[in-house]
Amino acid sequence: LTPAEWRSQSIYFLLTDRFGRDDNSTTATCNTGDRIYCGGTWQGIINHLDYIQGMGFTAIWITPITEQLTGNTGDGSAYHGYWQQDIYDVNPNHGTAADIKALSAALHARGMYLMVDVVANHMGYAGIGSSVDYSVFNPFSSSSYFHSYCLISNYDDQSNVENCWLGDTTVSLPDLDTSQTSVQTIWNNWISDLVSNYSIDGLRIDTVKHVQKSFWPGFNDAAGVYSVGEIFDGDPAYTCDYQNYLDGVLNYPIYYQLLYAFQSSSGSISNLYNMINTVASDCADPTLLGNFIENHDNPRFPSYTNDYSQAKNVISFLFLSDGIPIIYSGQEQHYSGASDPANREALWLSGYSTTAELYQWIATTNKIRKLAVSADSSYITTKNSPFYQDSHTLAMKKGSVITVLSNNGASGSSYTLSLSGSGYSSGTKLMELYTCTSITVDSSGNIPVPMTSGLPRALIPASSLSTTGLCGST
Ligand code: ABC
Ligand code: CA
Repeated sequence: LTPAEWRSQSIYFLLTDRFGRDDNSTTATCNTGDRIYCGGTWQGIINHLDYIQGMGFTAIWITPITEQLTGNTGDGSAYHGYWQQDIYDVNPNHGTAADIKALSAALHARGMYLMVDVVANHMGYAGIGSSVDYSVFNPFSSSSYFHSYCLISNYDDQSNVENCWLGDTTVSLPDLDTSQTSVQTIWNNWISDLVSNYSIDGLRIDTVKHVQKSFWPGFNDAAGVYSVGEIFDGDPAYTCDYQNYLDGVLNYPIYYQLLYAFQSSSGSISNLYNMINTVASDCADPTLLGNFIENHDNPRFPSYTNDYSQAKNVISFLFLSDGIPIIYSGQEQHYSGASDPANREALWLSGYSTTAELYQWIATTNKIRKLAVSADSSYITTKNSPFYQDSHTLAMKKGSVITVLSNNGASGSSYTLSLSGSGYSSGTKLMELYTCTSITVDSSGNIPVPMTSGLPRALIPASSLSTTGLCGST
């Protein structure tokens, strides 16, 4: 799938080990603190695709599929998939190569897509970096393929970030010398083959900032599908530059400001407002960024606030701003695990509840986004523009859709917001899509938006509703 085709998708990110099991158990023990395999498989994902599609997702992103170091270590086992040893084989804990192909086929049969996480920066080894037995790696079976051992010690020094090693002295992440043509050739051939063997539609690329920028265009081209890179950094100048080398990047700059704005009713709305504009100007194409508020590396949103309205606001932002929305498995169940490994709870322990409040909120928000896409062919490429803020409220307009967000939380009062600056003229009839309330722009050109309980609002011209099933239209 091309970058242009990915823009309108929405992604459900899951750790294969933590989503679904062959036996469909909803009770199998999974103590995150143990950091060991809990029994999730590729077949287990196939078994629960209805659950994912029921929220309106059109794609899944799964953790790396390659064969990993085996056994348990002081840092746990390789259940997450980022400690590979053989890039030509698959992780037998998750099933077989045939199972991955079956997953891909099952998705495609539903009109859904498969995104796979890949790692080109490093391999994984149980032991200190000074005593690695390189013969265990396939390929890269000698030290000559790697940078010499040093742990990353200074994140302000880019050559240290690129040439030294991630990991610790218990599990090493031997750092490939990606400046070598032989290493580049292996990776480019590998990714091209991987994408075609498993009919992969897109990639999430790990540890992008740990490899020199010039490596990525060749890798992205060889993949031939949309690739979104992980640059774990909240600085838009630093992170956006990578979009000149890869189709997309994960939107860490927005992640932090979105979290800070909505984690409490005193969060800064203006910093988020400003960051929307900064990212739109610093990044080559904000509509190709990957938007998220949770992932497996950061504390879940409910670990900062257990308020459901605040959780709904961040979800609505992810779907109705520029970029591709990504929801991390468990977010829809309001899981609240904090730092790795606590944020990797098994989804099956929720019983795959489809009545959960945020499951329903995501389903509705996905419908709103699909309506916007179908009502206006330029919606997805039109840049989102924030146009109103007060200390608790942010309003933004993307195409014809206005989104109004509040950090007041569920105890927020009921009031009518007189929203100025929308660009809609007096008399225009709008529909609020979460509550199906008709609203007419008043004689001063302001929109009287009914706010209650700190909940988000999404407005679209009523005339756009005719072809959709939302709000009682046919
Ligand atoms: C394991 C254990 C942990 C234990 C750790 C030492 O070892 O599970 O409990 O604490 C995989 C596994 C992890 C595992 C690691 C290491 O490997 O999933 O469980 O931790 O063995 C990606 C993946 C991630 C994966 C790897 C490795 C990379 O998403 O799941 O981890 O393949 C860095 C990397 C980033 C990486 C992340 C975990 O570490 O850059 O690619 N993620 C700063 C740095 C970032 C750094 C981040 C976290 O800290 O700049 O580069 O990410 O360490 C903001 C700044 C940011 C700053 C943050 C903290 O503050 O703007 O730059 O990030 O304001
Ligand atoms: Ca590196």
